[in-house]
Amino acid sequence: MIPTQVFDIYGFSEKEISVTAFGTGLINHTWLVEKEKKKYILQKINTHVFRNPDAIHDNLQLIGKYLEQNTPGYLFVGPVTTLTGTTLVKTPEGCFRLFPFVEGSHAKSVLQNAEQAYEAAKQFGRFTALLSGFDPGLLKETIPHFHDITLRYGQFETALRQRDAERIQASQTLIHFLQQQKHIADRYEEIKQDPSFRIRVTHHDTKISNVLFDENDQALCVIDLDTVMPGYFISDIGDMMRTYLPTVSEEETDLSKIDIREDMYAAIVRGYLSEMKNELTGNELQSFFYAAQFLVYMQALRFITDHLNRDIYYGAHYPGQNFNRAQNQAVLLQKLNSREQLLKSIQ
Ligand code: GN1
Ligand code: MG
Repeated sequence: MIPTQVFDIYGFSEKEISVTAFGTGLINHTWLVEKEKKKYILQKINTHVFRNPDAIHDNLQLIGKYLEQNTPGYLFVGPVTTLTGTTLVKTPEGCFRLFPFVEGSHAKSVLQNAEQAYEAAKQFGRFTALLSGFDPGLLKETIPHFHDITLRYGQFETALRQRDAERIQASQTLIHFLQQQKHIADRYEEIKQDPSFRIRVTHHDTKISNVLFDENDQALCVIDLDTVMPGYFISDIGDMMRTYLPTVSEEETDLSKIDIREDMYAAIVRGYLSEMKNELTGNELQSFFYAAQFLVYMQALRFITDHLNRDIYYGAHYPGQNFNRAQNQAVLLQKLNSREQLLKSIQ
């Protein structure tokens, strides 16, 4: 699965390393590589999703250099350079890259308490704040229109017109609910026209497993920087809300278990604002709740669209998995909507 040339180009001989599968991402393949006492993370980039891996390389070079010059103490976990001076190894089997494993750090697959949510939100805020002097226009969109909810709604409508009639029929109630929530996508169009919503360097994948913690549960930095590109802060806040607020994960099929943890909401707001308070405009400061609706709704659209498209993007480990994920996100959206007043009062 991993061609020998990948190890050769980093100067590793296959005899001196051990390789094991690592992590739970839906898109890229990840392995832990151990060479003597040193550890690395190896990843194969999914080039159906990241069609231009060079854009990732270019972005990370620019950001890495900027942070090194302006915030030398910041732990920026960029890819390891090969013996030939690149960070991407292109082979017929796919495109690979290697990261150093930060000694003494760990990532969490499940968020355990509000303190960790605070720490994570602070790190995502810090990342954007440290890059506030960097021109986001210099970055490439590694996935064009990644969080453009208008495009996602359009893809949902296309799937409804063109795809699997049986799956559409069986998903009627959910489809109808999602159509009724279209005002969330319409609000995004207003935001795009509103100069008080600023384009910044944002991460776009702020799940808890993309934060490194030390042994005292203090967060060290953010990782998984492939989707770092120009964007709105609602993407980062929204994906934290989407993944930290619920009592269960997006894979949970017992919908009665889905509930919202208000203490996590407060922790995300506090953590993020501890770094970003002076950066956000008045209108942005009013939009934390919208950020949650925006991301949860977009993820529901993406999952149901993939289900209707017969799972071509996310894949499915069992039939109907993307339908279940979409339903899970729709219930989460209903729960959010029902707590609107309460959550908006937390700031
Ligand atoms: C994908 O691969 P992973 O798990 O880091 C997706 C995110 C979704 C997430 C849902 C490039 O992230 O946008 O929120 O699945 N990443 C891409 O679990 O599509
Ligand atoms: Mg990711």
